[in-house]
Amino acid sequence: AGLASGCLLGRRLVCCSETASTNSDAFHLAEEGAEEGTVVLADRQLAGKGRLGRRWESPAGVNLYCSVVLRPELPPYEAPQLTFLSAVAVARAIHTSTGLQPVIKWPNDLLLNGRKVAGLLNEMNAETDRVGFVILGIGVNLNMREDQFPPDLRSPATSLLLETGSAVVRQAFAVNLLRELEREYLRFTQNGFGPVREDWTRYCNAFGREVRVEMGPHTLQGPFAGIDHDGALLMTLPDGRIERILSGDVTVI
Ligand code: BT5
Repeated sequence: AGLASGCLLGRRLVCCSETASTNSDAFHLAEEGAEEGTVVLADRQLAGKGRLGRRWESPAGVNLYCSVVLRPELPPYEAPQLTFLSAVAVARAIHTSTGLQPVIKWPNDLLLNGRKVAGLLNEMNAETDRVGFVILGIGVNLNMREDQFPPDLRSPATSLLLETGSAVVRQAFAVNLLRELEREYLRFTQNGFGPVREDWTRYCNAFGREVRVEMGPHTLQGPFAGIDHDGALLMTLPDGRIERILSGDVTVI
C-alpha cells in the first residue's frame, strides 16, 4: 500500500514472488481491460525478457522488475516516446536514491560508469491508428552482487550496490520510481514530447558528441543531433543533412 504514491500509477498493484515475466503478466491484464496505472512487480522472473528475444537476468530478492500499464492517446509510431519518458524517470529515481547520475544510451539502456544498470522493454498493443495500451517494462539492478551475474555480464553490467557500496531498499526505490514516472507521464500528457526530449537529450551519453552507428554492414559517423518524435536517432552528415537512424549499435567517440 505504501507504493501508491500518487494518484495514477500503482492504484492497482500486483505483486508476486515469482513469475515468468512481469511484462507478459501486465500485457495479459491489459488485454483483459486492466486500467491505466496498473503495476506488476515481482521478486524474481523466471523468463525475464530483453528486446529482440534476448534475456534479462532476474535473480530473486535483489532487483526491481516492474511493468506498468498505460493507455496514452497516441498514434502507434509515436509510442517510442514512452521509452524515452521511462528512461528519464529511471535516471531521476536512481539519482534520488543514490546521488549518482546515470547516463542514457540510445535507445533504452541506463549506464553507470559505462556499465548497464537498467534496461527498458516497452511493448504495445495497437490498432491501426491509435495505441490500445503500452506496457512499460523496467528492470533495475539494485543489490545484485558480482557473483549473481553470469560471467559474460560481469564487466558490461553493474548494480547500484556495486557502484555505491551500500544496499538500496527495494520498496523505497519502487516508490521513487513510480513517483518520477507518474510526474513525467502527467507532464507528457499535458505538454507533449518536447520537455521529455529535452531532458532525455541532456541525460544521453551522446549529447554534444560524435557517434558511430553500426547497422549490419553499414556504419555511419557524425555528431549526435538528438532524437526524432518517433524515436529515431538523428545524426548530422558531413553535407549538413540530418540522417534518421531507426536501429543500430551506437558507440560514442
Ligand atoms: C533490455 O533489453 O535492456 C530490456 C530489459 C527489460 C527488463 C524488464 S524487467 C521487468 C520487465 N519484464 C520483463 O520480462 N522485462 C522487463 P536489451 O537491450 O535487449 O538488453 C538485453 C541484454 O542485456 C542481454 O542480452 C544481456 O547482454 C544484458 N543483460 C541481461 N540481463 C541483465 C541485467 N540484469 N543487467 C544488465 N544487463 C543485462
